[in-house]
Amino acid sequence: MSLRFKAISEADGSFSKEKKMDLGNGSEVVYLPRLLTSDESWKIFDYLNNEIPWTRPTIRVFGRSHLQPRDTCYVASTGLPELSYSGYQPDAYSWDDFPPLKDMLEAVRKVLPGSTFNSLLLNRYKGGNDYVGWHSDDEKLYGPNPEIASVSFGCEREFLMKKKPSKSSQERRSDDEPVSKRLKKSSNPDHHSFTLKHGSLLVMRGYTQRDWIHSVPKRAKAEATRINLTFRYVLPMGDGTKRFIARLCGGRHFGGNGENDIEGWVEMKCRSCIDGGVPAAAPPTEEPKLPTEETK
Ligand SMILES: O=C(O)CCC(=O)C(=O)O
Repeated sequence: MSLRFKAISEADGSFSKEKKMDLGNGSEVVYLPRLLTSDESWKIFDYLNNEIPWTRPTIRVFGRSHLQPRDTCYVASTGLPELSYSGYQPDAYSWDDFPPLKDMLEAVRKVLPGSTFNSLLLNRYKGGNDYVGWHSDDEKLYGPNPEIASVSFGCEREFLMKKKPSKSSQERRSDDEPVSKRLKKSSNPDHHSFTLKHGSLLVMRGYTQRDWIHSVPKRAKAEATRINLTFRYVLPMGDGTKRFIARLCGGRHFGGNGENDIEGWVEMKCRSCIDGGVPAAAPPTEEPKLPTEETK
């Protein structure tokens, strides 16, 4: 089965409803209420609900085992480091197993040009008792500032964001207040709430995972099923720091052996970046030299 999406474009005015929120310190959230039309979204909802091999794994939280309070499935490109969270390591399905997910990936990429995603975590909330607790997607395999594109289908649910407590005593005091009280403050810049609509897209980027946590809390009135897709980029080397170093120069520095392939830079640790980001130089035109002691 393949679903052809009429990806919402700037031309039809949908982008005017885009809500961009600067959370400060390099964190940003973008909300687009209509990535796909309602009909398209129901088609993909039905496909996902019926065809995805959903599982409800046992996870460990604070040293205790319990059933994850929602169904899940994981899809990723081949050769990536394995995802692991709360003591659970999902097997990755291939994109080829679910062609409509490739169409979805394409639809997301169309509205986020320049973004790259190579993995997808799917969640299914079968009613208001299913939820995801406060967390951030700050696993090392996503690197220091991952972009996460989250598409929602079916029952509308609330998505809450809360700034991570700061180490300063001033901010700790305000975080000791009960959550219910704090959420009532409409203008609290450290809390945000989005109602994630059928067919909507929410993007978290920059340092959002480092500085903020998010949740989809239980809601007694949310009786119907909701399915959520979160597209992510897993660093192929499995080491965010090394990849980040390579990204500083985009592979344009000279390594010790003169290679300028980005994977090579990660392996060889581009000396210029490690030593403080010497301005990028043009690639060598002559034959590369063999590595010296300094660059090994
Ligand atoms: O269902 C959602 O909207 C959020 C899912 C989520 O937070 C996650 O998969 O990490």
